[in-house]
Amino acid sequence: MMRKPAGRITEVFKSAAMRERAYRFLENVAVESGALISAMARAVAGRAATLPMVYAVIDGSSLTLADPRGRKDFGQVGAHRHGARGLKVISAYAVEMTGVPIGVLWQSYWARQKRRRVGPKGTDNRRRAVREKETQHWLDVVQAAAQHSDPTKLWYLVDREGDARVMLLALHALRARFTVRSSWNRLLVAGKNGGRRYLRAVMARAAVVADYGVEVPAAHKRLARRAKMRVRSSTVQLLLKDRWHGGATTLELNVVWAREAGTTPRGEKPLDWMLLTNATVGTGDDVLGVIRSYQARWRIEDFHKTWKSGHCNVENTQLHSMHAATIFATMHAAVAARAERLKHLARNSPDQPASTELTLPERMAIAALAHELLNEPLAPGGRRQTKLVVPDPETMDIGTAVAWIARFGGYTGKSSGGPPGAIVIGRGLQEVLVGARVYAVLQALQHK
Ligand SMILES: [Mn+2]
Repeated sequence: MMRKPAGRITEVFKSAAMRERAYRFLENVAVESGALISAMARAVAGRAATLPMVYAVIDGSSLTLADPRGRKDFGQVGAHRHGARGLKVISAYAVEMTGVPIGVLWQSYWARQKRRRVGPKGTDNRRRAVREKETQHWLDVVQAAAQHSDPTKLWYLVDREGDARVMLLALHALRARFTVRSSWNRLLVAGKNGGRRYLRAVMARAAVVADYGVEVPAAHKRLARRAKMRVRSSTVQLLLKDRWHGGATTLELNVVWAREAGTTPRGEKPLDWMLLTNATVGTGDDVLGVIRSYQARWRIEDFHKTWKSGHCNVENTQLHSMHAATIFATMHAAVAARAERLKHLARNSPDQPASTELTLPERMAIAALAHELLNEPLAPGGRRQTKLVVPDPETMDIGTAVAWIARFGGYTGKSSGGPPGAIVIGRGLQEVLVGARVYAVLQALQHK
């Protein structure tokens, strides 16, 4: 799958025998997705262990999968009226503090069941036990990520979907660091006069501790601009009421509130991040560190794209069961993460030796393919790129290696607009992996 990632088994495997074996593996109920994910998590945690701290981005997504007759054991995804089917998934994605992804720390998949009404019509969702709700999957992923690594070295990043009472309490109990974007104007512990106090009102009176600028690209109903952000920070006591069991817990957290000031175009809402965190916020640098952490959360959106539709195209699978689709998607998650890691390493730390990411046969293949490309016959009147040289497999750095991989994938340089992306890197990597395999087989034959 690493050599030829694709949504369909027939694209991944060339021979009938290989396909048959792939189907048997994926459909074998003795193959547990948990064991596969655990192996991935251990490899990722091993890599993370050399770093002082890594981000653990938690985010939900869904795989929309083919189920024309509704006979597969998939569930509903997206809005009911669209009728799409597939699987829901929560991932924990490890990212270095420099913004370079490391890999998948955990995944939890489930198929949405038709809602069974327990109580009278209109039973309040907030009153249902946590275990019944999808929140339990978020908690499972948070716990599993912590179990596979040293929690004191993790900094969890969670978007607004994860702003739930049980989630905040679970993160608090872990001894890990966390940033959760607030979704609710939460109730705080009452002030001296006993009046009700809410998060937003209290933060509006907090001290301004920093300013920063952020480039906002144009998007649907959004004008491009350099937004000026004003940052306030404070410590608050949340009053978390348990509507299921009754009672309430208080939780002391720091809050960093970044809000656009004076640069919002007419008709748009100002950028607004209300971040709940247990990181220290004593200095302006601390506060900007919390904002930077949340900016790194975006990496998981790129990963989702590469995994679901881009390089790996998992959503194209025609597999018949949740079990097989889960195994297939889990394995592809590792493939997508590798392409994303190479992409960001080449941008962030191009001077790092390539040997930490690519095996010797892979580096030999890069050199051989580079040699071939540099000696291609020229078109009449064409000019050779004289600046390029065949890289040394022993000493090449990751920036050079990825630039070559992208060229093999059809990247034509900066004229195409921006550095190489995961699709072109993934395509080039396929060539390299075939070359590496040939090299390894030849080596083995020589030793015989
Ligand atoms: Mn989300």
